[in-house]
Amino acid sequence: MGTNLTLWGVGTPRTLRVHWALLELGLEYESKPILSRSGETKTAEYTALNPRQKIPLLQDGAFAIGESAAIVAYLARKYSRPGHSLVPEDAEGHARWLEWCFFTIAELDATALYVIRRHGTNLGHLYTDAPEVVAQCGEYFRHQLQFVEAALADGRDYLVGEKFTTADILLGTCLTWAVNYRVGICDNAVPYLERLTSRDAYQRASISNMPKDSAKVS
Ligand SMILES: N[C@@H](CCC(=O)N[C@@H](CS)C(=O)NCC(=O)O)C(=O)O
Repeated sequence: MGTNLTLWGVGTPRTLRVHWALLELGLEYESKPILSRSGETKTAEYTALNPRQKIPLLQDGAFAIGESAAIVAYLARKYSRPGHSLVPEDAEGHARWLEWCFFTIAELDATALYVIRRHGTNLGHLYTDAPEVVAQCGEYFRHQLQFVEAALADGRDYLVGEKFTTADILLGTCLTWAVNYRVGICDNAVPYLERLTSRDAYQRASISNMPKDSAKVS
């Protein structure tokens, strides 16, 4: 398929989501491997593209979009095709997919993991360390995972409709993020996560998402 896709950003769970979705959909794209907290999100060129000065950002021709969950939803909507769809079409499946996407971003990513990232992982010089807040966020995260534990208890392979969707990309990246931070994940998420991370597109995305110069990672 002739596309003109450029993805800005590597090195974070949020950027991984977009590399993963692009590779699941078999899309070719140019990677601009800029990093967070490197100054690269603050250049005049990048700020003109994304005034929020955040990664990831996707350019699709003249169209540009930020927010990892919105980007993968856009890719799913525009580039899914029979046999390679990342979003449910039917009304109830679509609503359930939205429920998982909002839950994962609001309750797991923004409320818990990103707070732990900012206040509990050696970024005290930027955001101040806050061990009590970090402990609370870990507890909150594990409590929220009860929803995941209950859903996966019926033995489903993926979150919605037995088909892999971008909701799995969002949850999968939060689960690996939590494992890396030793926050702990629920029992049923363990085989689910293995299923996700053994996908060919995930493996290739993990490589594409690696910082090109590890000395620059902060
Ligand atoms: N909700 C946004 C969060 C994006 C975000 O906070 N990105 C961080 C890295 S994970 C960033 O670009 N920070 C800017 C910087 O540190 O330079 C998303 O999911 O895309």
